[in-house]
Amino acid sequence: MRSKILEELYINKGNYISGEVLRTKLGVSRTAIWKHINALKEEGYNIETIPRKGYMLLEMKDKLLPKEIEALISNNAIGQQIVYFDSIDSTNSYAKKEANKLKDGTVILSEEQLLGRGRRGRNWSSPKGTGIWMSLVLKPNIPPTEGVKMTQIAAAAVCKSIRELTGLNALIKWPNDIVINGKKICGILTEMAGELNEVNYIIVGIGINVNTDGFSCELKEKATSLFIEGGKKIDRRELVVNILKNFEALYNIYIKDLNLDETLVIVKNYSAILGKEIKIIQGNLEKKARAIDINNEGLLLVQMDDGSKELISSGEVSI
Ligand code: BT5
Repeated sequence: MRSKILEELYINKGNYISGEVLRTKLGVSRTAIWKHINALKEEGYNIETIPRKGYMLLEMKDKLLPKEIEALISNNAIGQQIVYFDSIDSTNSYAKKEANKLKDGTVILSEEQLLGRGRRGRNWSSPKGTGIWMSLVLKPNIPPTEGVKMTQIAAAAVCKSIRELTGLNALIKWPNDIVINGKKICGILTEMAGELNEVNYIIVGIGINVNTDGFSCELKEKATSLFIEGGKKIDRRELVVNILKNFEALYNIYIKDLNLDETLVIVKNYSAILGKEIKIIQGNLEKKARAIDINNEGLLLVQMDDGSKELISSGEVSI
């Protein structure tokens, strides 16, 4: 009933619809309508209530509400179902917990994360209303070994979208960071579950600092936001939709015949590290190398000081 009421408010966006009209159309009591409206307000919808006039839905540019995103997503399969939270521990944790019940292509969004996660148990700072904290639930029919490529597809999609929407020089720091002017603007956390030959689900977690206007002392040196870099506030809904569309396009090409070429063009073109001297950190080991290529599997090819070459499949890279 709540979503039906919301539907009616959207049809009449900018105009009042009376409780009486809603009652007759939807066949529920006015008290029930009043209760649902209050619940919608609590979810974050900006609804004006005036006695004898009724209810009016107002513009909510600063929220990532599902209806607002659905209106822009058209026929993109990823993002047809959106689960939205005002606050949650972590969108990835939620997606993992509920994965079996969630449809392929479901997107989880939250205005804030209280326990946002990075890789290897690290924290991801996710303050309220300033960023995009989202997880994509994917159930492709691919072998589990292919799962790692999702990070490259997500990085390519985010980098392309940021460039398209802001014109900023976003670059990909293999494997899972997007940076601008050497500082991290986005991190990606891909998690999966599967059997020996089959993927049950893949969760692609994407965190982007969008309208953040400052960071803690600890992050100031290494983190930045689109607002800090471009000096303009960005409509987060537009960015979410653009990313989901770019992601789907690259993902579909890949899923068709497990060919990563299209993604690799972006990943290599906008690489922050190719051709550069880098440090690879794997556990307690740190080695210097030159990043020379990203291969068809999305792995990083490096050349050591002694001329030998090595393929890197995970770990930290610093410039
Ligand atoms: C990542 O890990 O970069 C993956 C981040 C994934 C976040 C998304 S948000 C939606 C979804 N739900 C989740 O719970 N997570 C995903 P890693 O490469 O390990 O980088 C983590 C490091 O980045 C931290 O140790 C900090 O140094 C730094 N960091 C933390 N928060 C940051 C932020 N908001 N911006 C830039 N750097 C940050």
